[in-house]
Amino acid sequence: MLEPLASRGYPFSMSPQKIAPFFAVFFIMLHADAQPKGFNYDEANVPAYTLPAPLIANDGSQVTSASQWQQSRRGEILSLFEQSVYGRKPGKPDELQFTVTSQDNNALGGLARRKQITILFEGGDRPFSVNLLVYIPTNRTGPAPLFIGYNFNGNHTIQSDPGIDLSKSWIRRSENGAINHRATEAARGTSSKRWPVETILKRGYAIATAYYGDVEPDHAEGWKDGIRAFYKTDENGDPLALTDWSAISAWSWALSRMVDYLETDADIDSNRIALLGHSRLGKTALWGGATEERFAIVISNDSGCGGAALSRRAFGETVQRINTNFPHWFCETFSLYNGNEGALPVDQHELIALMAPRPVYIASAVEDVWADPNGEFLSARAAEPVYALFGKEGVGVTTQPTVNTPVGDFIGYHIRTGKHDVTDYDWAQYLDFADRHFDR
Ligand code: GTR
Repeated sequence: MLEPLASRGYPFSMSPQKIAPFFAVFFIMLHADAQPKGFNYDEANVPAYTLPAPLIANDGSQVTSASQWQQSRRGEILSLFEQSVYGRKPGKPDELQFTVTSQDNNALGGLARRKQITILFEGGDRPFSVNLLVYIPTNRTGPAPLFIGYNFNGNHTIQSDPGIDLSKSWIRRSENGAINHRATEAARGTSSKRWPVETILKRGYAIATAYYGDVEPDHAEGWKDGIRAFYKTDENGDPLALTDWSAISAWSWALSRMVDYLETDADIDSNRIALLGHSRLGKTALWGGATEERFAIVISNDSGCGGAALSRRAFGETVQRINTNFPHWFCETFSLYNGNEGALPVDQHELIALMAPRPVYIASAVEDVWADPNGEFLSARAAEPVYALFGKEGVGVTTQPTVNTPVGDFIGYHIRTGKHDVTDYDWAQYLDFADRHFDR
């Protein structure tokens, strides 16, 4: 039996002043956890590498025009990412049902119309649904442009608005008001710092979000309760085994189904949809934006390894580490490149290039070294030749800009102070970027 903690000399009898150093150590440990040991955080130790050239076709010929890119090279790179990183996806289901389950025209003190929509997919073994939450600004003329992004812990966490349905799905983290992986009332609004809904609405944008765990719970066995257990063929009707796709491709596939809905909603300007995601959901946003051209702007917030950061740098999180810790995120083939990033037929600058000529924004944070901020910048920069084919300027600078100094035209980039998070500063840049590209 375990001894009581106090009898082992645990400092319960200490004064708060004496306890403070123990908390300090605890916080340092937490912080250290964000930068696991045994990985490279030193620019001097980045291995020598050569990036695959986005403008050299598989047959070795040079791609010199936007039409060549659109007609053949883009598809080649997309297939290479499907085969080696994210896997394939099903097509658009024939049976897709949208049900507006609630509507409040006077939400958030009259600032917005709030709608909740159930997107029901049929055509698999059983019905399957995802719940979309949308706020539309009241003060607008005509359909509103929109930001859309997945949330980490349920729609009810983005605002304390009691009208938002509590998620019934499995919640990954049993914290912030979730108990035993289920949402409770205490969870309402716990992620609101990352979702400045009122600011977004006051700038004239609608905002839509869904809980990514509705699509596939984020753990190695999550596919059993997600759409990967549901669809068995890809968009061409070819068999799609579990390991032929991935949680990231499942999550990004469902983003397209949300666009299918948004195209039917007269309150939304579906030609002006900006997709964003943070961290693993930033990886999802990039793959979602690459595979779905109806997203007019794509934004990656601190997406790191398997997102915006160049894999070949092996700086911070590596391909081996991500495949080991999160075996369900990528397709099976990606693990062939564990410790062997140089053999990858693609690198992540080509993922960014797949957005061209649409505007894309890559954001990093100084303390987020695990995600390799410089690798994210270099990746954004290495996508520039593809934008140049369209006569569009990318980041426009050759070295990582100073902190809190956004750069770029069609490829936006900033590195801000602070840690791995989505902050008001990040949102301020995304809103300005969208205003500029949506001619507002
Ligand atoms: C980390 C993972 C990162 C990033 C992050 C997140 O544990 O190593 O790639 O995705 O999780 O999504 O919060």
